[in-house]
Amino acid sequence: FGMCTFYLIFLNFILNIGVRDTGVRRWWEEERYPEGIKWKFLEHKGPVFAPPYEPLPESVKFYYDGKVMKLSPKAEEVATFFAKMLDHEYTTKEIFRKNFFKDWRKEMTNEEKNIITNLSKCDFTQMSQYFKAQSEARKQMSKEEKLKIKEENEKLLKEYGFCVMDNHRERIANFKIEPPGLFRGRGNHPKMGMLKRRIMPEDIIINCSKDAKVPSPPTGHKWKEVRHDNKVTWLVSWTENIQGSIKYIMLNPSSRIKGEKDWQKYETARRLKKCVDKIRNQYREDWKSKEMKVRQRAVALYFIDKLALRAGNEKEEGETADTVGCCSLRVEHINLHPELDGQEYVVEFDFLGKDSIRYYNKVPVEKRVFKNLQLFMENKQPEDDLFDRLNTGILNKHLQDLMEGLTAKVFRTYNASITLQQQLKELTAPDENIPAKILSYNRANRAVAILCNHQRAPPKTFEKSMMNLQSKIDAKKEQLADARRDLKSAKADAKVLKDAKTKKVVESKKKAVQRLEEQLMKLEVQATDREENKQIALGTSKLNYLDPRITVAWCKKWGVPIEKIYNKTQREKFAWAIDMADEDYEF
Ligand SMILES: *[C@@H]1O[C@H](CO)[C@@H](O)[C@H](O)[C@H]1NC(C)=O
Ligand SMILES: *[C@@H]1O[C@H](CO)[C@@H](O)[C@H](O)[C@H]1NC(C)=O
Ligand SMILES: *[C@@H]1O[C@H](CO)[C@@H](O)[C@H](O)[C@H]1NC(C)=O
Ligand SMILES: CC(=O)N[C@H]1CO[C@H](CO)[C@@H](O)[C@@H]1O
Repeated sequence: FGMCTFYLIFLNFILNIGVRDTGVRRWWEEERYPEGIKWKFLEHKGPVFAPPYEPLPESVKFYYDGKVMKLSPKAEEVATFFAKMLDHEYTTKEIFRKNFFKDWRKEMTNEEKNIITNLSKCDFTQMSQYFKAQSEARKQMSKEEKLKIKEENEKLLKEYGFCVMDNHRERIANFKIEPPGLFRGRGNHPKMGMLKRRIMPEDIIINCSKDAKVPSPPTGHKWKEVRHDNKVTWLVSWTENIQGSIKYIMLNPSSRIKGEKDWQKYETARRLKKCVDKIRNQYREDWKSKEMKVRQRAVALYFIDKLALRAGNEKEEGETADTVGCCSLRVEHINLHPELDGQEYVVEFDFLGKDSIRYYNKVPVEKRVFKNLQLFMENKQPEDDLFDRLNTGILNKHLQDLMEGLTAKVFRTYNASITLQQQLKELTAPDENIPAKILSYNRANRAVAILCNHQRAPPKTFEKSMMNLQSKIDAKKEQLADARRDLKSAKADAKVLKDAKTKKVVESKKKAVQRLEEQLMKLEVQATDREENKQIALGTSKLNYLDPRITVAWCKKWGVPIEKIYNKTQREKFAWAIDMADEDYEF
């Protein structure tokens, strides 16, 4: 018996080692570093650059004003970016064309500049057709060719896709640098069409530890700089030329560095849960303040809390499309209705939020908020700031005073997470089956997405995929009708013959009907889900605002496989939560 126990322990030991070696790194069980220190050792291979430009074959012609013209390599490369987008609405937009043409001319030789003076006289059709044929050919590739490409990608991933951070091999999120092209931006971005430059080694800052092997730049090139800063988490950085923002290569969400930050975020939101009542009482008091600044701050805070608005003013003025957040709301963005649709004190919001997504909402507010808004709007023009005594800096400072680590985003995270938890409690029926439970989960998730204004345009493929699903449902219904008919006649036979063989037939026909009923129900649930999901993006809230431990606890409690809710990438990102939370977890 002793020997047996020993073997069991030994076996367990081997299995554990095995799991830990090949599986995920259980960083959440490791000791934390001192505040501010992100790593002790960091070594990586640097970025993978976009492949060099391949000139077009001689047979592909460009025409200017009806005449063939051979472009210099640089001008040709930029022309191909435009040609590749020819079918896109962008290339008809005036700002896009203007920006593109200005940047394109910078790449031309003097001779080309003298000839090409009018974009409308440029004919990119042959180029466009050539790229379409190429992409068609890629689709028609043989299995062997596809496999070869896959293997090359895997090789690249193996070499550049991982770094060594403190004795652990960690996956890098984005080790490939985006190829050059034309900037698109969202909404009516004033910079759309501008040339997004090719990033060169000379643009690149490398960060690694002093005792690591510094990655070598491509032959004939040099890095801009090599740093050894263990207070930052990035491996590689550069400045992109459109908005002048700094880009980084970072670790994958499944890494310790990203996971810890994520975990911290939800812990901060849980701290807010404990003091949110006090904060609410405070701002309600402040609505009566003698100081205008305090009143404005209190009303803005109410919006952030109640509507999950972003703080705003986060971007450089004039640099981007005209989008606003709470602090940068203008008088023209709201309408006050003392009464609307049977409700009192309604504020109608209409503005472009982050990523140019329209925020439209009619919300009844408390009388005091309403009166304050009337006061803030007195004697102002539509384009004046609603909160003229407030900016994001002041508001953020105030939030820090209320609770350490508090930002507008924490309110969003708190509200989204607590709403999910409440909705799941409300919507989950204990006796419904797994597909119905998943529908309930998605409905709870949708409630949160609506709250956070995570809308989307219905996907282009929506109608088609809905039709496909509908025809599957119709086919299933027919099968079911047939099966029911079969069952009926089998039953009739059994009544007459009364022998064991026909009884058996009845049983098997019954099972077939049941099976088809279940399959039909599953398809119908899927259709409901997809229809309800038409204009809502669940991904953003799932990935960024919902404490994954709530979901994990729900899955464990109701026996729903976690794979049904989180796909592989998401499971990797939330490995810490999947391991930590049991079914009793409360946000
Ligand atoms: C550019 O070319 C188009 C098409 O030939 C023409 O209609 C337009 O007037 C030209 N614009 C200028 C500024 O010459
Ligand atoms: C979350 O936001 C909604 C929408 O404004 C609000 O009605 C609700 O009270 C908030 N819930 C919590 C717990 O903060
Ligand atoms: C998982 O879902 C996300 C969207 O939330 C998607 O971007 C990603 O590609 C999916 N991953 C896999 C492996 O299906
Ligand atoms: C040791 C070293 O090179 N430290 C530098 C790391 O990078 C930061 C800026 O991110 C510099 O301030 C340090 O001097």
